Amino acid sequence: MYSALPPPQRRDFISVTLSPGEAAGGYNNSKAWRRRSCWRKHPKPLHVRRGPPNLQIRPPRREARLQTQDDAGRAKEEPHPADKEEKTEKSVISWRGAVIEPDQSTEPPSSKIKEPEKPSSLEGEDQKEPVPINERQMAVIEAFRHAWKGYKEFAWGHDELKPLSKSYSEWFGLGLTLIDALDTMWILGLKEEFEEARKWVATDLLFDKNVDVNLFESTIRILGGLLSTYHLSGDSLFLEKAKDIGNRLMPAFNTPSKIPYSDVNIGRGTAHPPRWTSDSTVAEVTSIQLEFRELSRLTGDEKFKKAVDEVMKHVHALSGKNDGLVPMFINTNSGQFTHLGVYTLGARADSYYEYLLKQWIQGGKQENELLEDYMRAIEGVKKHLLQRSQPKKLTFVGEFAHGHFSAKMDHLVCFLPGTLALGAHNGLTADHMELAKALIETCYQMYAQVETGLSPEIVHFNLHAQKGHKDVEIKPADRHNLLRPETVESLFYLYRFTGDKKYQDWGWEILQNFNKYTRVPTGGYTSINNVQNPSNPEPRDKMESFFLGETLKYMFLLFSDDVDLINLDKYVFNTEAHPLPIWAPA
Ligand code: DMJ
Repeated sequence: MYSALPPPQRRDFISVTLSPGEAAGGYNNSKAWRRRSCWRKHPKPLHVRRGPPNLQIRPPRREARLQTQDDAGRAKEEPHPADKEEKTEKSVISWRGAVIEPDQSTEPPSSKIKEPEKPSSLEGEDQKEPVPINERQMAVIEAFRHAWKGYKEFAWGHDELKPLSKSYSEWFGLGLTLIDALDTMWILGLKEEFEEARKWVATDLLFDKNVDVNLFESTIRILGGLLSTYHLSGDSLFLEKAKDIGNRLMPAFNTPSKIPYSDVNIGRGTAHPPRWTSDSTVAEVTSIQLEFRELSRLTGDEKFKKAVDEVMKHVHALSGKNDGLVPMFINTNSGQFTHLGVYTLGARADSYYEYLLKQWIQGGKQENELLEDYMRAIEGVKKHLLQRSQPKKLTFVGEFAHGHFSAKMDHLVCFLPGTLALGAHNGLTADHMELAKALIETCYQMYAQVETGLSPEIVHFNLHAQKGHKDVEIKPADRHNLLRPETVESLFYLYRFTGDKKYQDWGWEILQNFNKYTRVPTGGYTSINNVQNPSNPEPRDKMESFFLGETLKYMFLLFSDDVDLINLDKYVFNTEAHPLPIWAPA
């Protein structure tokens, strides 16, 4: 079912849509940074590229030549602090009416691993003139720096900043925020910060520790972050660290069913499920594949890929799905789904759907069962989970439990518009894009209809019009905001693929509201307990690592008009916003 690894040597692609790839130099020889100083000497006017994509990985020009297009007027509305600082056709796949464009790679994947792969940043030397960054991107850089200031001062080398108490919290004790933020710093062009963090990775990031880590969280944040940083920078340090953590996570797969345990002791090499159950979460065991597959490709060691592919094969064949929708739990002994009858695109199932599509893209659109499962699942969403709210008739994704529909939607579900748009961009049916547009409007309204302009963790939609009621209702237990990225993530995809500026404007509003209600003056941003109380949003005293790993990165990319700044025909983002190369770009 799943094709083996593609040949490690990079191919020259010729296709109707691609021009030859180009990439930045590696971190080691500091080419990318040197280029930036060239850019300073030879400034060119901003031009917006929406033409053929080119492989290019390099930080954008950070020096403040601000965009003067229509952004400038809008930016004046709010003061911002930035100033401070040959195509080979293959058969068309169709699935229930969905027509998938012919695969455009020139070589089929090889079944053999030949030699380790090199980082994608070193694949081409030609450089286009970089697109200068604009005023809104500068505001993101300022926000990142403010967050980093707090982390550096009070939580350096620890997992998360507690910005109010000026301290930190540990989850795995592995510098989670620092690792999650590495590729964001690269993309934002924050050289000094990156170099300082790199030093910490070189000298202080040690995985030989008697500590239990969650397989999924450490894979998406640590393994994913190290792999993408390796690709962007070309610095082998990050690959060495990735190999180390990858190997240490492997005991998780030693289960009777080969469905991995949730927790691994990376020092002792032992793994176990949570104390109260032998179940694992479906999203967790099916959202580690992009990272382990890439680790195999880079190292030439197939064991990582084999382990995660086996999980996907198993889940593909498993009964208990409802029109492609999966339950939330799977047992590590029996390998069967448990707690049947509850279907959600939110917590515990979300990234299963995301990784079906993304693995298919990563593997060069060869692995048809992944695509079939994805397409079937989206049909399942349409059939069981889609409804429209009142009064604004917003399309939303609810939940289905034991035959009953619930109008509840997690903010987590807001990854879906972006994923649907990515699928449509990759040749899937155009109505996925239509659905994506409808859903991102809903996700935006989850912010816009709330007093602080920030979304709560969970909303309930009104199915019946009631005088004085908005579409969105919030229960007291759900009114926190953890600085999550999903809506901004989807805004980024929708903007990349449509060019509709309203998506940038919505993201800009969200950034301003994060600054207004979650920014801590002494450094850092904090989760809040009450998005409905602008006079006291009740700061929680915690900055999640994904705020730097995902939220601010997607903001920066959303505000960019440079399609080559992480080209989506060359890279696929893991679920923690770490870009990994597509093996056989279409
Ligand atoms: C991140 O760790 C990942 O995006 C994950 O897929 C979902 N939860 C957080 C962000 O909300």
